[in-house]
Amino acid sequence: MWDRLWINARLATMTAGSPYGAIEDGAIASLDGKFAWVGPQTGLPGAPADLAREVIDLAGRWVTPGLIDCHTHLVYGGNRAREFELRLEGASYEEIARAGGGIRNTVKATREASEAELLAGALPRLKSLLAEGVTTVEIKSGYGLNLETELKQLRVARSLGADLPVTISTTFLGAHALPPEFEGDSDGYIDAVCAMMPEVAESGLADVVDAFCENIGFSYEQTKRVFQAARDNGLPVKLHADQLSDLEGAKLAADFGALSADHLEYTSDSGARAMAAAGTVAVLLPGAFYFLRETKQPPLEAFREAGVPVAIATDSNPGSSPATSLLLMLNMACTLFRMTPEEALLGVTRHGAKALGLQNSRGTLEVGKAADLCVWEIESPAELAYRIGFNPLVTSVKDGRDLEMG
Ligand code: DI6
Ligand code: FE
Repeated sequence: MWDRLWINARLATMTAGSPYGAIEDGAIASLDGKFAWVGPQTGLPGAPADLAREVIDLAGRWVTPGLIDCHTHLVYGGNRAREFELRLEGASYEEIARAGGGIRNTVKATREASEAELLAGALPRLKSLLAEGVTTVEIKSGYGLNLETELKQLRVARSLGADLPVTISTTFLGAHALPPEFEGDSDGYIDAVCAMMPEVAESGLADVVDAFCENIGFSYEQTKRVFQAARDNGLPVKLHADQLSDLEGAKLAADFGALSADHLEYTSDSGARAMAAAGTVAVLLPGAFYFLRETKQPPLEAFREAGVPVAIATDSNPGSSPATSLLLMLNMACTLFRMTPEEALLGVTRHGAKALGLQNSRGTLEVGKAADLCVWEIESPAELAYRIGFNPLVTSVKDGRDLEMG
């Protein structure tokens, strides 16, 4: 006997095969928070009422996997609306960063904030994502830049997952920017980040380690040292790579078998091939591309040719992508990067899961995976990417249970 059975569903399973892995006239069942049966309704082994304790008739509505936002900086203090104004008066993102603003502004506000204040700030942002069907969110630290504050951010990220029905994957981004106390000594700060690694690993608060490899961030060699320390402490890696310049971040990520390399506007074709060989996911962030008015396109065609799985995420952060709508990112991935709606949806389901190392447990509608799903009032899955600022979510289900946010 299953717990729940959804019938008269159109399933976008997002498995390989037909577009969207679609099954028209489908049914899907859950037991103990996992999918127990997925297929055409005619294949059900009996009458629905005999098969499950609860039967839900979806009257032909579409079902997708629960959405996955695999790159966010959701926990931070303050905001950077003032810098938005400065940029509109002509200052560039890089100029503001070099003048000591940018990430450092958020670091100051994050250090000053209590854990309760950080939590209260992040909750509405997370709820905004969940209201559009997101069931898994990655959250990075990186606005503390000292052990105490980095762990504070990671604790808040973890506790969000206890407060709301959502899977949180946490990432230690100590190598995000140079803190003021290390001005002029970026190698010294990288030493400090490497020295934090054993305690970060020991705390169990970080699932993955990330770094900002960029001319306004850290060099190839410095990033490599961070990755080596992560490896020595048994933590997988991912990388902010090639966003504003090509420092061969994609190749470095691939060399370390990274789960993902993210941004990638300046990645070369050889970088794309290295990622394919390593199984590293390309995470594209159209919100940051849009908000910073970038013009250099990520090499989508090279990713397609090399067979690199491409994910899409909000990059939700106060400086370069103050976005809390993953559906809007689907639209932007299509309009700005020329992805297809199917590729975009794969980017927030199957490929988003892989970017977090969760490909065996989430990201598709398949037996054995966690019962995370969304029910949508749409005529076709392409509508999820087509609309702008409209939310057709009817219900989302997390580990078999209907989402209730209170
Ligand atoms: N790239 C980004 O898009 C964010 N961090 C990064 O390394 C931006 C962070 C910020 O401006 O606060
Ligand atoms: Fe980011």
